[in-house]
Amino acid sequence: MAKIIGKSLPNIPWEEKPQGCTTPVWRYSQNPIIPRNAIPTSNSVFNSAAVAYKGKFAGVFRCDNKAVEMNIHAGFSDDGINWKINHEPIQFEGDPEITKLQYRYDARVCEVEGKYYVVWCNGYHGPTIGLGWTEDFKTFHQLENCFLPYNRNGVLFPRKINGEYLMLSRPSDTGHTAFGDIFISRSKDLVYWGKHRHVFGTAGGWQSTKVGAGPTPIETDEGWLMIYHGVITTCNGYVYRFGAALLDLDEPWKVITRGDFYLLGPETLYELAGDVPGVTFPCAALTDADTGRIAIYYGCADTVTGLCFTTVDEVLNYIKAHPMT
Ligand code: BMA
Repeated sequence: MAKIIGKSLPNIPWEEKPQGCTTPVWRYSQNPIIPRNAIPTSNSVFNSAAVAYKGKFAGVFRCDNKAVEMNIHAGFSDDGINWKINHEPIQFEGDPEITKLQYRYDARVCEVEGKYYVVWCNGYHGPTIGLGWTEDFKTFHQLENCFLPYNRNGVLFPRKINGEYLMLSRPSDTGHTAFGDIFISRSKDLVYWGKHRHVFGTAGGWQSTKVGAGPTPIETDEGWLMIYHGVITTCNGYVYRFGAALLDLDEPWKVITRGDFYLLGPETLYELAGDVPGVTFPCAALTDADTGRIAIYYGCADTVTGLCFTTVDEVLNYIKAHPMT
């Protein structure tokens, strides 16, 4: 039995594994939880992040508007399932050179030492990694971009390791990047990032075109459980699935185990049909240390937001049973 090192959160969304289910991850029976028109101006609400906040839940949501411009909005929920998303996007305070909006998308949210950090793909002469923080999900402060363009899928670790913040990222290009490996970078101050190390790259099948980090890594007594997306190029374009790897606790660029089989991929109508068919894109996971439960939020077909469930043992047993060799 593996243990999640983290908070007890008995109120995270949860449904038991359905009878007869043979997969390590199962979908919420009422999916999708957030429709494309969740706010009056939205074309789509997907690739979004939720965290536990003051006994309830808060989040940062990717809402593409009806001009199909990408931006991120704060939202709140009592149960992690029914969300009230602010109609206006987040306005960041900070240096106007940095806060000037080009586009913002695919946010992750991570609590480190009482502050909630938001990491997103930020338009600054091309896509790069934007970083900000909030204490109340009302006032948001923006810091310097973490890396030079072009980069996507920045994901912060939930605690410092040996006195340094750690961030996963995926160097990319200006377009729908046809390559991509996951790297890790370190910083003492969240401004200067260095000591860049390669974590892992593409592999066979579902993860053969590119890979990118997903939710905030989950600390366990066996290592960091990292859920990530993988992409294959088919004759109809990209298909996005997600899988898992276990990283060393002190040196997380070292991979202990990586799954050869995906955990979840596009199968349901809302994953297969939408603005970009065939995309399941995880950006957040809520965990309960007492039970090992994990609730994963994922974008479906770049249109709506879904929820699915697993446990730390389900995932670790699965990647150990089907490891990449
Ligand atoms: C990636 C990002 C994601 C999106 C995915 C599939 O490059 O833009 O936001 O979900 O493509 O379209």
